[in-house]
Amino acid sequence: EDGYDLWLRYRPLAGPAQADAAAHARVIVAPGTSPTIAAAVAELERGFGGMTGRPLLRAALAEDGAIVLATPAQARGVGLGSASIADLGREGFWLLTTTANGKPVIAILANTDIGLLYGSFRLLELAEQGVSLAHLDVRSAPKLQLRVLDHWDNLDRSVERGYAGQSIWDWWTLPDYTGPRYTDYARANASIGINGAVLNNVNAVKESLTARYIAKTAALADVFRPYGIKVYLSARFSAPIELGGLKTADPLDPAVKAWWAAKADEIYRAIPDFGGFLVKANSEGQPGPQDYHRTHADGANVLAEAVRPHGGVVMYRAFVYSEHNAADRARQAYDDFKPLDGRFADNVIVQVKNGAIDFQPREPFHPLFGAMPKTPLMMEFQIAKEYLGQATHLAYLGPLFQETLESDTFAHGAGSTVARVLEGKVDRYRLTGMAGVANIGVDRDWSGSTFNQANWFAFGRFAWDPDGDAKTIGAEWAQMTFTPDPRFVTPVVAMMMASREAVVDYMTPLGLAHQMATGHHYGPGPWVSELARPEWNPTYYARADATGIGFDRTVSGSDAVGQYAPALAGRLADPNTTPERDLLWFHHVAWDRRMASGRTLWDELVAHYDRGVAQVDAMQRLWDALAPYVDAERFAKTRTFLGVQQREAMWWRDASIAWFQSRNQLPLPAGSPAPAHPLDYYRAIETPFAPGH
Ligand code: BDP
Repeated sequence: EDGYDLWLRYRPLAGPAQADAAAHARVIVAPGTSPTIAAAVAELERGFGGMTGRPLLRAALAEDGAIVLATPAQARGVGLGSASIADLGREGFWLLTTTANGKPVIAILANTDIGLLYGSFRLLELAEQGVSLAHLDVRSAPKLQLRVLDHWDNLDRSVERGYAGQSIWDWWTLPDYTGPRYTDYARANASIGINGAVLNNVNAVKESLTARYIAKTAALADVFRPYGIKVYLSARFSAPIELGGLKTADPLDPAVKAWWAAKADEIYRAIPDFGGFLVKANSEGQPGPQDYHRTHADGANVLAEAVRPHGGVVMYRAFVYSEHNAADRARQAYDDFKPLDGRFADNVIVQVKNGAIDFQPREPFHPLFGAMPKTPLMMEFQIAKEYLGQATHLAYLGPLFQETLESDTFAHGAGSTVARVLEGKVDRYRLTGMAGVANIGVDRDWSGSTFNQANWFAFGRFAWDPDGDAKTIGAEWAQMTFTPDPRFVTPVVAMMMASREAVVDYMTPLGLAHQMATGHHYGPGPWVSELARPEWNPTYYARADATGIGFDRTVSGSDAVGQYAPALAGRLADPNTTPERDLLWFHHVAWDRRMASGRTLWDELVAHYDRGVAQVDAMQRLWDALAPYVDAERFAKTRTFLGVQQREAMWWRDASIAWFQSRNQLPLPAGSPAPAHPLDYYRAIETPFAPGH
């Protein structure tokens, strides 16, 4: 196996599970005839055929061992009683082991064909996980509306921060050729409830909006439509100048408004269910409304007006930073967007990264969550692991997602978690959503490594239910991707659950951030201090000197702490009440500060680096012991990558310790080995041609 089948492998089940599935999945009854129903039926045939070794039959009426797919209007006609499922909305489903016409069946009920497709996938997943189908009663509906993958894919097929090979969009042969991989992509996404895909990089080029490329996008939209996936495009703000020949892209200029409206009309003629635009503006050199002294709301609204007649939305990114806020880059999104609360059009949703810097191994939740009561906010996670070892290091992001989502903003008192903010329960939001920067490329295993597939899977699950549980999700994924055998699943899930913390420990413990080398962000570069803008330098973030380390974000520093709700800000203002895991994010503290463990800060920091390395050693040993449960090819690749990770965790630990020791001149705690080489050795390491940037 090479990983291409992801978690939809449908290999023959073990004895009793196979008998159970065979008894409950003999026949499919599906009165619907849409392409979506055809996709659901095809998937059930493929899945149960593979798992039971027996082809499924089709029937018009419920019979013994039937899987019945029905909307409420169809239920009676196939022998099911009436069911109340209004609460499941447009995309929810109900799986139920029941009787129809007096025969035992599994009913999949939903209000729409997409709900039936989602229910079919969930049924297959349960069977793959070895769950008995004899007593199913699963009601599920997504808590967020927009569940979107952001592809940072360029038209030349390179992928910004992509570590799984080239873009899966072969723009050159589109729109004529739409190979099977596009369908498999749609299947995988539908299986986890993803309902949108932004096809091109946020650092957008004008060509994506030309007629030639709109036709290519339309061809992909046609493939994805049966699977409930809408396509979106990143829009380049200056396109009215570059494509339209206008003198300005000022969002308040009537000619600019007219240009965007006409462009939207053109797109919707080709793609009637086009989702809308994603916008990165006035960030990292991208054009935007501030070029014309207009606000981000002005910028978002001109695009929103253009897509509104067609039912489209604008996802406007809050990832903005520029020289004028160099005192603390973490402040800028809040400073720019908070004053605009309530000024965005009703089909705009502001897309906010999980933390205020940039997808670090750990960041406290972004202070905008809970701070925009009149503006819907959606989450942006990065599945691609740009700063967490990319394709080679094993880091399961479930705990990162969960940690952010269950953080309490205290916006309306305790319990105002980020998840509830996103769900529109803290403030009423008319739009809700979550985006994940995709980790998908043309590699046979899609994501650069088998375990990176778990992050795509977990993203989908958390987008469906932001109150989900990382451990449960990890177990589901492991059961389907490898085997439901608990002798495999229990240890591997324990390994996954500890893996992201290991990366935090060997890269950026105790609230450190952005210590990665320039450009590719792969290896360590804590000494880098010469880049043009202060906030590009790792030394700007760690601020290590002879006496201490950390970024003072209290009133004596940048006061970014003041951007949080008072109940939380009060705690974060004091190093004694700040969680140690975030200490150096919020505070500059002395090397000899006493930590909860009784150790000094310096000794504690070193202990974390050591712990990270030890954890990777443990992961290697654990994986080796699991060889009997895993096919040779996927076992070997994971084993090799764990070897790389072990070597590089040591590199991170040694380089970081060598650098900080050159600042504080302190001895290492007893039992902690000196770095293998002097600091200059680590500083001299070059990694040209690292992927993804
Ligand atoms: C950073 C990436 C950069 C992206 C940027 C963004 O390093 O390549 O363009 O985020 O989100 O993580 O726009």
